[in-house]
Amino acid sequence: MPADRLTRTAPAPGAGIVHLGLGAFFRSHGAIYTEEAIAASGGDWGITGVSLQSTHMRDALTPQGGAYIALELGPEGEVARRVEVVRDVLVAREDPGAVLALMADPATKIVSLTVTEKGYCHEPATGALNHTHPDVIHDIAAPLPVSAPGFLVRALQMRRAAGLAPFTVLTCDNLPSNGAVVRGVVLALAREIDPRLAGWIEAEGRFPSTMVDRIAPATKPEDIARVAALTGFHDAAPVVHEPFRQWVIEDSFVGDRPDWGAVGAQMVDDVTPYEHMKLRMLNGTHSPLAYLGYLAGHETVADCMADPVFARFVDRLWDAEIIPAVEAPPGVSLADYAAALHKRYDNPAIRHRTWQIAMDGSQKLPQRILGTVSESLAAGRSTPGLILAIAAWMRYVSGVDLNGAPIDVRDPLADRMKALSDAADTPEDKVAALLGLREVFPPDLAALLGGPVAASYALLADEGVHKAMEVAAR
Ligand code: CS2
Repeated sequence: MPADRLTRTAPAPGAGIVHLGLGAFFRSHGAIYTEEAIAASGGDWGITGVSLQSTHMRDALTPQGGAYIALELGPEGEVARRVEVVRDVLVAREDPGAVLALMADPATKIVSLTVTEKGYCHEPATGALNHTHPDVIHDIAAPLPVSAPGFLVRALQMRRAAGLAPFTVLTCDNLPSNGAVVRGVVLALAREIDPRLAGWIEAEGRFPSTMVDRIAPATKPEDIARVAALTGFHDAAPVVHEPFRQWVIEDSFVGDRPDWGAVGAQMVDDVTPYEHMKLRMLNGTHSPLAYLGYLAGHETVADCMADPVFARFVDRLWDAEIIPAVEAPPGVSLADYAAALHKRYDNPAIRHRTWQIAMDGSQKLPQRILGTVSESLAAGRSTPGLILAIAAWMRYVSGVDLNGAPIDVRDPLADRMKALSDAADTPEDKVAALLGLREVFPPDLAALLGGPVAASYALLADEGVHKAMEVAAR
């Protein structure tokens, strides 16, 4: 018997939030916190999701009235819940005017975003708007935008013209000082369009920083089957996630906000120490596991952790290389945080593919790995494990694995990186060519990395991943 199609059980909450980038992460994290906050303290905080490009989420969720199932996968079992906080899903590419109208509607108080690192159209090494980005060039010239910063600026322009207050811009992407980054790109773009608009946004706008955390791998076809077997419903777009969640939010909003603090989010004055800890300790080990794990033939993070060489390597990364470069947030033990991460990575029920985490490395490396490496070098500490991770990333983006098989590299710089790598012959030259990517490596850091990264790159090719990891962990 085919399962019944999932539907809503109650009317959607009143509108309050527009979310750009309605992917698995936000549906497993911010959406659930928001639904719980409405249940705890009320408020019209229903979410309209916007996909910038793809029609998939709209096509999947519209027949379900926005409802979906979130499946929590713990080591001890699974718990399914129905989430009904999403009112509607729009596709910006199809009707950008409708998205702008909604963002400019007086009912919209918050525009939140999970558009991934590359969605901010910034330069990863500096955080500044990339004025040569084709979407930025488009959005300066045309009133109907294509980029996330473009939608924010044009909708704020409409609100200003209508005499409304701005909405709060709530970024939920894994960038350091993410609020400052999105504020910076919005102001830079607004200045190109109308300096008075930029002045108004600067004075009236709010861009709280956030630290977001929950491991939520992309939904796979087998997840849909699993949800159907478990709940009796066919959900075309369920999400799967781990039990753990954390959300730290800078409490700086234009007006009202959902009562997230009542349901476990930490509302704080300064998110920076939490963001640093999470980006450097979680994402800063996820990426090394992704590149080294992929090259070693491990499909998922849990598969990596089941390999003793990998488990030792990641523990050593925390103890010897990363924790010394992280300042603990108030009341947090970094050793305990690392131990908890180790357990989360072990969770065999979460099939988080190394290939998925490996995506967009050019946008991720600076804040995850390079900050730790450059600060450590300045303090006279060596970071052989992170150097090896950089070498593994360089091998990965060459597009050919250690057995000569092609790799499906997804990255906005993929073609350029492959061309740079292909044009060089020796490990030294390949490494030097990639270190020349100014979007990724600041020049002073690049000057220090050539020798050590080239040695690790050669070791990976000559001796394989495990041997190279053992050498780096000595
Ligand atoms: C991962 C993150 O895909 C990736 O790059 O490192 O999505 C990670 O799972 C989340 O940040 C966990 O909160």
